Amino acid sequence: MKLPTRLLTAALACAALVTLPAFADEAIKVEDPHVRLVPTGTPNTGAFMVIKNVSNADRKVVKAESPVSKVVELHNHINDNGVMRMRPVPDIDIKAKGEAVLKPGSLHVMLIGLKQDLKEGDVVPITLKLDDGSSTKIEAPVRKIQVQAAKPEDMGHQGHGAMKH
Ligand SMILES: [Cu+2]
Repeated sequence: MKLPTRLLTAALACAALVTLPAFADEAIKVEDPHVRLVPTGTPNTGAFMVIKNVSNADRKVVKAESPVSKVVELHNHINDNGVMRMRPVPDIDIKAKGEAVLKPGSLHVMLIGLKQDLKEGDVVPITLKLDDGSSTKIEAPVRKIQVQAAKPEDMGHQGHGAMKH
């Protein structure tokens, strides 16, 4: 009686192992996604993460989507005569086996026109669309982002904060 049960269990375990590698086909892996906690009533915020390209081909993120805001844009910051300004970019390059780091003051996903206030711990679904037509869904928790202690080069960030980023 016991032997057939064990065989069945082994068969199920094998079936489970066979289905797992499907995840390994994903070209993109996203680490530490998070959304900046902003004060109540702030219309916009940013999402940050590390996007790793585990494939052998260069990839681009060409679009980001999220249900929490009216508009979602890919942004970068430029140093405009000492003032950090952000501007939309058409795509974010991720070289084969490389990574793109989205962080405050640099590349980010901009959530414009929040439909509701986001509280700490809320989870924001974001879909990243790639140039090969594939997409990756991520879940980014809302959390406080520590503002660096005052350094001269951070003045631009403070101005940025006043712009209700
Ligand atoms: Cu921005």
